[in-house]
This record gives sequence, structure tokens and C-alpha cells, in this order.
Amino acid sequence: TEQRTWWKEAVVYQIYPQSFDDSDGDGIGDLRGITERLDYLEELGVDVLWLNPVYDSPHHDDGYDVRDYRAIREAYGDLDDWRRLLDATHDRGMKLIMDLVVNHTSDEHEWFRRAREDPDSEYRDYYVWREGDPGDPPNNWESCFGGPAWTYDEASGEYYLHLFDEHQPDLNWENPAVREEIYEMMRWWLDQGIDGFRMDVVNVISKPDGLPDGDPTIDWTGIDQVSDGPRLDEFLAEMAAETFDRYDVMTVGEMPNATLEQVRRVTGPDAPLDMVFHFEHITLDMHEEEGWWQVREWNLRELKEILTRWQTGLGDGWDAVYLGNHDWPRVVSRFGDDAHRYESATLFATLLLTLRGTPYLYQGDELGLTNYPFESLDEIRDAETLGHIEAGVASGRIDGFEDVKGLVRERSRDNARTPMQWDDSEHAGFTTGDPWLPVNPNYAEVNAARQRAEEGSVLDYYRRLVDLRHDSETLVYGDYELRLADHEQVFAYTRTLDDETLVVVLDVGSEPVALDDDLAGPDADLLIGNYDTPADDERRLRPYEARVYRR
Ligand code: TEU
Repeated sequence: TEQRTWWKEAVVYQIYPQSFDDSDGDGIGDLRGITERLDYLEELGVDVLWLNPVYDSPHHDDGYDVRDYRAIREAYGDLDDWRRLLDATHDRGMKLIMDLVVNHTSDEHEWFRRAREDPDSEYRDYYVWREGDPGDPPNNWESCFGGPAWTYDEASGEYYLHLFDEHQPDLNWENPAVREEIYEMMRWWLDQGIDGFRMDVVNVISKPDGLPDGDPTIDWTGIDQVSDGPRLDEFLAEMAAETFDRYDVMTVGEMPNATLEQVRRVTGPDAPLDMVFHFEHITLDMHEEEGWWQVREWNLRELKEILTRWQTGLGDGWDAVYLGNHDWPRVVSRFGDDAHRYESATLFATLLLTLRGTPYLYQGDELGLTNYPFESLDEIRDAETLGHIEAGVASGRIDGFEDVKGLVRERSRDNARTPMQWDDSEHAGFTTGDPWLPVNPNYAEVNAARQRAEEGSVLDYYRRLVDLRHDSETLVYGDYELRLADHEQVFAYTRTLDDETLVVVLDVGSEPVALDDDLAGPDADLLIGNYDTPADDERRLRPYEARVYRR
């Protein structure tokens, strides 16, 4: 029988601290702001909060460039503020997990500063250095954010590796001293009483011997070489044994380019990790070769095929279910339709909370927030967006922002990073100062205060869905089976546990649709639906209509 655990039953809420709530008017969200808003999260009913990195960092990549793993970024507060947040979270019966960023550090981390200053220092080998001539890097790997994955260090005449921004040098996991430092730091956080880690790009830590060239036709060249490296399983097993295996905590690995086979290997009762964010569905609208630079048309059949493969193929492993986060545009604008904001937001909420796997809600999606109408480069802070534009200009592919405005509006990570929309006061109640990133102009209409008071709002629907999830073992542990696999507009599936079957029917489109069969059957109970009036015929679905039945 299936292993039952609290983290399979939990609903996780991801907080992007910089944009959640600013308590001191400096325009940047902070830890006190989060603590002050815990009532809101408790009301929503979520069980676990995941904080994006809050460590001391120069913020070249919004905190994914850590300068000091044991300190809090000043703009966010200090360790006392953090402890108050942890305690207040625990007092409400919720848990808190921290982001763990250990594939790379900031170039301002003490280890890297010493490594760069003195090639003979013991810290040199904490990072990945290779000889090479200027203009001729050691291999063809690219940074995820565009341009080469190598930066030349004038002083020593060597290159250092960075799979992300040049300010994020990769750690050398081959070096046992690096691993020991990291495990010690992880134990330090675990001893503070945290409830787990979200592990940033944890599948790329093991680099193959000799750092061979990657397939040049892939957009992020080199990811194919590092996403399932030779010592990955060994490093993860060692990390688990040295750190979190000794605590009752959850772990979720973030794994770009991960395959089903790989995730089966690293999750499950005898494997190091509890669950993984894979990227197959989230990169659905990207070209393998063009990557960021083109939005590929996608269709529902592909989405169904991908999700079904992961829903049914993990064996005793476990999935982390997500449809968006701080790295992707808003779910509504991307997979749904801004013109059907309420309906498509609630439809994707239904999908998120009725699939098998632990669901992750991203801040603001519970209000149905949408993408931002970018007009100029000044409105962008994201290293990835800026990096791709810079690399595009450098290669002569584009002249500047105007050439990619449409793409930026569809693709930029800043779409999902704009401040939380609390109410209709200035800056949406996020700050009394100047927000670090502009607030979406739709805040007067789309905000938490309004939706909190309104039955039938996106927020209200999310609350009811979270309740439903908590009340239903079938939604957590039931088997998934796809129905109507070939249907181009309807996503339908069942979840079955023992003798209970739930039927989920989603019209993923702005057109009504008529089904040949009544999937739920004549005596089914409607458990939740996103239209408040009953359909005149069970087989007819209205635009973006979502229904969950018990058969
Ligand atoms: O993301 C890993 C990653 O692969 C993303 O960069 C993703 O491919 C891209 O943003 C899609 O547009 C993690 C973090 O979630 C991200 O915020 C960091 O920038 C990155 O690692 C480096 O730490």
C-alpha cells in the first residue's frame, strides 16, 4: 500500500518575498510584511509556505545569488524577524520551507572572492575553473540567461563556469570540502526548526568529466550534459544522509530538463527526495532550439499527454504539481485567457488541486492575477529578460526592446513578479513607498480585499477547492485516469481510491462544447464547479467551465 505522509496531503503556497508585502515603505516586500499577512494565508487554507530566497544577496538574480547563507537580506529584515515569522507560521499550524540554492553562489560570496583573489587559496577549487584564451571559452555551454556559460578572469587567465548569470559562479561539487560546507549550512537551517527545502536546480550539480560540449541545437546548450550528471544520485544520497533524513521535513527538487525515468529514480520511499518540479509541461510553449525567443503554439492534447505521462508514470515516486511560479508568466495569461479571467483562473485552479501530487499555488494566482503590459525596458528588472535582450542585441538578432516587446509581454518572468494586489489603494496596498517593480494597472479591479468580501471570486473558489482537497483522500492518493484522450478542448480524468471515483471535467477554451457522453453518470454529485448556475444539460460545458463530480 501507498506510503501516507503529511507532505503528500499538504497544499503549498509559494511566497515571493520581494513582492508580497512591504511593512516599512522602502518599496521592497519584507519578512514582517509576510508575518502581518499570515491571517490571509490561513484563511486560504494552505498548509506549507515556501519562501523564495531571503538570504543576504546582491540580487543580480532576485536572491538566487547568495552572498551569505546564514544571513537575511537587509531589505527583508534580520534573523529575528525571520524567527518571528517561523514561530507565527507554526502557531497557526502551518509549516515553512526555505529555498536552497547550492548549485552556485553569488560572486560576492566570501568563497568566491577568495577564490578569485588568490588562485592558490583553498577556495579556488570550490568553483569550476578552466584554462582558455580570451574569446575562446573551454566548451560551448551557454548560460540559461543567454550568452556563454563562462566568464574570463583577467587576473588569472582562467575561465569560471556559470550555468546562470556571470554573477552566479557554479560550485564544484567534486570537492568534498564544498559538500561538507553545504551540509553543515543545511543542518544549521534544519536546527532552526524549518520544515524543509525547495532545492534550486538541484539536478545540475554533478558535471560530467572533461566537461564535454553540449548539443548546439538546444537553446540552453550544455543543459543536456549537466541535467543528469554521473554523480547526481551519489551526491543526493549523501546530502540526504548528512542532513534532512535526520529530520521530519519535506524536500522538493527543482529539476530543469528532468526525465520521468530520472524523477522515478530520485523520489520515493527509498530515494533521497520527496518530490520534484519537472519542466515538461511548463516549457510546452517553448521551442527546443529557439527557447525564449519564440512562443510556440501549443495544444491541449499535448498538455494532456505530458501531464498524464507524469500522473501515471512515477511508480512510488511523487510529483510536485505546479502551473506557474516566479519563473513563468501568469497562468491565466499563458494557458487561459485574460478575457475570461475568472473562468480560466478557476479552471486552472481546479486542474492544479485535483491532480495527483502535492499542489503548489503561486502568490497572486489565487486572485487570478494577469501578465503586465510592459511598455519599456525601464519596467524590467529580471536578469533573464535583460540577459536575453542583451545577448540578442550582441548577436545582431535584434536591435533592442521594441523588437521583442511582444515576447517580453508573453515571456518575461517579471510578469509574475509584480507586487501582490491587496486592495485598491495606491500601489495596491503593497507599499507606501515606490514599489521596486510596478504594480499591474488592473489592481483597482483585481485585488484581495475585494475578492475576500465577494462570494464567487477567484479567491473564494480557491478556498473552497483547498477545503475539498483537504477533505478528500481520493484527491490526494487516488489513481489518475485520463478520459477523452483525443478531445481537443476537453481535459477530463478520474481519480479513484478504493470504491470512490471523482470525475474532473474541464472545458479548456473560450467556446462552449457538447460532449457525447455524460462522463459523471446520472447519479453523480457535483462537488465544485466554477459557474454558479447549473448547466441545462450535463453534457454541455460553457467557456472554461470546470466541474468535479463524485460518481
Ligand atoms: O530556475 C531554474 C531554471 O531553469 C530557470 O532559470 C528557468 O529555466 C527559466 O527562468 C525559465 O524562464 C531556478 C530559479 O527558480 C530561478 O529563479 C533562478 O534564476 C535559477 O534557478 C538560478 O538560480
